[in-house]
Amino acid sequence: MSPDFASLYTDHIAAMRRLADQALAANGFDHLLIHSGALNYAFLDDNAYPFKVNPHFKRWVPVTDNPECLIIYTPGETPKLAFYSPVDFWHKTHPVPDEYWTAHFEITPVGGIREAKALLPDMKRAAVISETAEPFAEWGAAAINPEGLINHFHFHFAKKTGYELACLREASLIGARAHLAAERAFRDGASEFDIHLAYLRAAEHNEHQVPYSNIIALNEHAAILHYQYQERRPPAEARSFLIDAGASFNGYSSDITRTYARERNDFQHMIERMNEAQLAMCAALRPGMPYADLQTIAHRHVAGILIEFGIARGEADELVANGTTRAFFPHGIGHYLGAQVHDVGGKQADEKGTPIPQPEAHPFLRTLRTVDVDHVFTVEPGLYFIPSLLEQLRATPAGRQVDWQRVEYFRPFGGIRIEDNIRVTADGHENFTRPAFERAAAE
Ligand SMILES: [Mn+2]
Repeated sequence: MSPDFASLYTDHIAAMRRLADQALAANGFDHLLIHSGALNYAFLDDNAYPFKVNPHFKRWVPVTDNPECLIIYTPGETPKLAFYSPVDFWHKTHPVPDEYWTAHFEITPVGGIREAKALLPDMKRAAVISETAEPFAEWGAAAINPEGLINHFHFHFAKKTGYELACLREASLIGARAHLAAERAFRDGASEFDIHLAYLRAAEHNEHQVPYSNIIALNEHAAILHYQYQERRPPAEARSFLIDAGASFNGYSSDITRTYARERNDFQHMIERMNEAQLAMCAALRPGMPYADLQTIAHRHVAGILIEFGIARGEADELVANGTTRAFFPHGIGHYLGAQVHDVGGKQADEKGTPIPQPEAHPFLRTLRTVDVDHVFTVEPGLYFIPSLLEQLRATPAGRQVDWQRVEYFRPFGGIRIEDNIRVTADGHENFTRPAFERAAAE
C-alpha cells in the first residue's frame, strides 16, 4: 500500500511551521524567507552547474528542480510561495503546481526572484535562508543565514516527521531496485560504467538526481573509500563488487552500500560475517544511546572478523586499542540521513549550536548526538585492504600481530562495506533498507 502523502504532508507542514515559529521567536525575527537557490555557472562559461536546491526549501515543499522560488512565512499566516514560472522559449518552465501540498500555500507565479518584492513583509524583521545575498541584502533583510536560527532548525531536523519517514522509505525502495539491477549487471560481467548505467536506468534517475555520486567499484577499487570513476571496460577477472549508491524521493535520500563476491570463497564468507555483524550493530541501537558508542561496537566486530579469518592475532579489545582495526576500518560508522545525505545537526549538543567535542579516537565520525526516536541514520561498517594504511600498520609494533600473507590473499578483493538506513524507534529500530530489498526482489 502506498503512503497517504496528502495527510502526511498536512502534519509535516504544521510541524515545520511550529518549528519556524519557535526558531524565529528564539532568535528575535518576525518573518522567514527561504530561497530555493540560483543557477551557478562554470568559470568563464555560460553553462550552469546542475541545480542543487537549498535543503531548507525542499523540507517545506517537494520542489527540487526550480531555482528562483521564494517561501515567505510569517507565524500565524498561510505561507506564501513565489513560484518561478517565467516565459522562456529556451527552457521548459514549470507551470504553477496543483498537488496535494499546494493548498497549504498562497502561490504566486513570478518571472524572476525580483518579482517577489510585491509579496515581502517588513524586511527589517525578516531572516533569510539563501545561498545568495542578493536581492535580499538590497531589500534590507535583517539577517541572511543567521547562525542561531539555522542551528535551531538543524538541531530539530534530526527528528523526522511521518512525511519525511515515508519519503525516506520510498527513497530506499527506489535504491533497492537499482541495487538489484546493478548486482545482475555485475554477475553478467559488465564494466563499472555499464553497472552504473544499469543502476541509473533501474532507479529512473539521471546523474544529477542521485543524491551523491555513485561508487561503483570492482576488485581493488573497492579499497578506495570514495572511488569516483567508472572504467569503461570490464576487468579480465571481476572478483568483487562494492556499490555505494542512493536514490531520491521528494528530495529525501537513501544511502545504501552492498558488497558481492563472484566466487564462493573466503571473501564471500567474510561478506556474510560482515553482514551478520552489521545487523547486530543495528540491533544494538536504542534511544538514549550516544551514537559514538556504535563506533566502538563496530570496531569490536571488525576485530572479531580479523581474528576469525586469520588476519590478526590477539584479543579483540587489544586490536581496537592498538589501532589495528582503524587500519582496516578507517571511517565513521554512519551519519544522519534525511533531506541531506549527510544530514545536519549531528554534532550539536543543543538548538543553540553548542558543539559536541569530536572524540579523539573517532576523528571522522559525523554523528555525535545521543540517538532518539525518529532519528534516521546510516549504519555502514567497513573492512578494507587499503595499501597506504596497511603499510603504516606494518611499520608499527601492532603490525607484528598481522598475518601479512593472509592480507595478500584478500587485497585483490578491495574491501567490504554494508550500509543500511535506520530509524530509531521507542524499543529498537526500523530498518528501511532490508524490507526495500525484499520488496524490490518480489516485484
Ligand atoms: Mn553513507
